[in-house]
Amino acid sequence: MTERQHIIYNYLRTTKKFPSLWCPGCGIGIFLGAFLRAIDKSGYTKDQIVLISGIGCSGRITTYVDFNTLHTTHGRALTFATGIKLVKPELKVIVIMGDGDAVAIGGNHFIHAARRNIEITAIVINNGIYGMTGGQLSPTTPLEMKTATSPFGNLENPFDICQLAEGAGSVFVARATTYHVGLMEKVISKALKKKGFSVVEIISQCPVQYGRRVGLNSAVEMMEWQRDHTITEERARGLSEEELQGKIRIGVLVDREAPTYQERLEKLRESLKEKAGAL
Ligand SMILES: Cc1ncc(C[n+]2csc(CCOP(=O)(O)OP(=O)(O)O)c2C)c(N)n1
Ligand SMILES: [Mg+2]
Repeated sequence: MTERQHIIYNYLRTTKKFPSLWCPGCGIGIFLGAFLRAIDKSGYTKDQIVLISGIGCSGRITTYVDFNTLHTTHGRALTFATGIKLVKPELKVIVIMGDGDAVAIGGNHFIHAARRNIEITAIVINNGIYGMTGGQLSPTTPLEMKTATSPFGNLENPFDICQLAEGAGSVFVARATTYHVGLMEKVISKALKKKGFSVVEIISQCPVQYGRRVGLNSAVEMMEWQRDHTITEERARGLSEEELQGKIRIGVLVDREAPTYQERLEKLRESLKEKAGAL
C-alpha cells in the first residue's frame, strides 16, 4: 500500500461522504493531506484524537475524517474543545476553523483560549473571506477589497491572526500556505507536540469567492501569489522593515513555555485536597 492509499483508507470516511462539497481548486484538500500525514507520523491513534470544527467550508473537514469528531456551531468550536479537554485531558484535542469562524464570530473564544493556555491545537484555514456563504468580507479580508458585503471596497483593517494569537498568549504560533506543503506538514507536527495552546494559520486559496474578485483567476494563480508574497521566518530575521514590506512570514513564529491551564488546575486541586485533609 502506498502512503497515499494508507492515508485515504485509514483516515477518511470513504463511504457515503464523498464527493466533498469543496469547489475545484479549493486549498482545503491540500491542507487535509498535510494534516493527515502529520497525524499519521504523530503516533496518536485515531481514538486518542478529537477533532472539532465550526461552520464553514473549513468546518466540513470533520465530516470526512475518521477520528472522534464534533461539527459544532459557528465560532464556538473552541468552547466545545475546552469542555472536552477539561473532562478528558488524556485526549489530543484539535480544532479546525475558518478565518470567519476563528476571529470574527469566534474571536472572543480565540483570544481567551490563548490567554488561558489550555492544551488545544487550533488550526485556522485563512482564505480571507466567508467562503461557504458567498464571499462576504472577514476580519482577514484586505483593506479596500471588493466583496459581496463591501461592493465599494473594504473599509476595515484586517487582523494578522498570528500576531493576535501571540499577543493573546499562545505558546506556539506558526504559519504556512497551501503552496508550502512540506512546511505546512512540519509546523502542524510541531504544534501537535506542544504543551499549551498552539495556533497554526494556513493561508489557503479560494478561487471561487476570493480569487475571481481580485483578478487571480485560478487556484494556480492564487498559489503563485502565495509563493511570491511570503518569506520564511529564517530569511526574514536578517531583513529590514522596508525589505519585509508586503511579505507574509511563514514558519514557526512563536515557540515558548508557560504553565498550561490543566497544570494550574491540577495544582489547585492538590492544594485544596491538602487543605481539606488538614481540617
Ligand atoms: C451563528 C451563525 N451565524 C452565521 C452563520 C452563517 N455562516 C455559515 S459559514 C459562515 C462564514 C464562514 O466563513 P469562514 O469561517 O471564513 O469559513 P470558510 O467557509 O471560508 O472556510 C457564516 C457567516 C451561521 N451558520 N451561524
Ligand atoms: Mg474563510
